[in-house]
Amino acid sequence: MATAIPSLDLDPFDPVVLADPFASHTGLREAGPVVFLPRIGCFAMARHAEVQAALKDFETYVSGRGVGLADFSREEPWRPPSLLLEADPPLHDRTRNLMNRVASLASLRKIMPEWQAKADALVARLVGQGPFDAVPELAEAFPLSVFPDLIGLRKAGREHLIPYGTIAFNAFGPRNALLVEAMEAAQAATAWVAESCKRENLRPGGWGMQVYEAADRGECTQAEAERLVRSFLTAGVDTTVNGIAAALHAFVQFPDEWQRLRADPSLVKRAVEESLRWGGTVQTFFRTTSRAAEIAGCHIPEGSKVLLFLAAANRDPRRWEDPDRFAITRQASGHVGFGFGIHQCLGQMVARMEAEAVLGAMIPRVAEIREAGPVRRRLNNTLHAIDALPVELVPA
Ligand code: 4IA
Repeated sequence: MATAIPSLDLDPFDPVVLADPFASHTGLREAGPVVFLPRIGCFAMARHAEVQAALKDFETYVSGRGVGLADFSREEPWRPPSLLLEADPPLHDRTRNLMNRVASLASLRKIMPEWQAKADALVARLVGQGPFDAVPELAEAFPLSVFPDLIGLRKAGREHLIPYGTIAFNAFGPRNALLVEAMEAAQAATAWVAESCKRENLRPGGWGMQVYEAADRGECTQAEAERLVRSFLTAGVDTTVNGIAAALHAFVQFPDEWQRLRADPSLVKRAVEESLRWGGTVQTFFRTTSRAAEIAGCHIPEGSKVLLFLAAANRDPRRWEDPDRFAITRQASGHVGFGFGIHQCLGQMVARMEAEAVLGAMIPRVAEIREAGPVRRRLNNTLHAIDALPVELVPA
């Protein structure tokens, strides 16, 4: 006997929902382990156990038909599909193994002191200068000061990186006003990114060039290398910018947690992990069923789009105690903020290291992170993005 799948009258891409996505998560989780969303014609899961199980079962819940609303077997994607994110094994495993070797922990460890010095200098300038907007001046400024150099991008035109991310993350949703606006605003960004992925525009020694060197060894074609470099540019900027902004926003809302971290700086890694759980920067991703699926007694037909609410899973009370509370001492590992399974974030160590560098710079210098005005959201079909975060860093 199959369990009936309840329908929920919710459009997850409605601007009202996007402005405060967590408000709709309780209803999604409590409706059942699987729900149907007739407004977008998709199934959805928002509980930790089912989201994790679906991510683990990459043969049933495939990525090759796109991880957005559009089914690539029926609709033309807005750009050639990612060879990682929008690919299934065996292609995915070949490209992923190659990229894992480039994005190695060893190469990151080597540059961490340099990143820490940059974060220290940036934070030292911001402390005690009165109110400022932490989004451009810290959350954007720091990743932009380290990540493009890590890849080996040319200097001119880097301002296109964030607008390009805005298109890409909106493109996982429906062709609504958000996507149309982002596309119109970012034709130049798309062209700049395409050019920047070419071998002749990459600096020797960077991760971008290392992908081409893997191609020289026969691990992929030159054309594949170009598209793999694009993955770094798409996935590596908006995510870390908004992840750092979310961490700062968490400490603004939970000032006791900032004091706890200052009292014991060895909690910094835990704090980063908890902000990944709590923050919900990547809210959702789709999979497509390659065959009839059964999960928690529910039947999902073949060829269905299934929306996985990562951010809702990360606050599922079945999995986390007092889930809406940002608590840096909790054991947050097991969150699905970086996904789970074979597609789990390739750049997760970059993201963690960037966040650690920023918090590490702030711990000895900042006595208090004071709210200096209202937070403004930037609506996006996938990201829980912050547009403005006015704060004042009170010197220690
Ligand atoms: C790619 C999930 C998100 C961070 C992401 C976006 C784009 C790509 C990968 C991951 O272009 O490969």
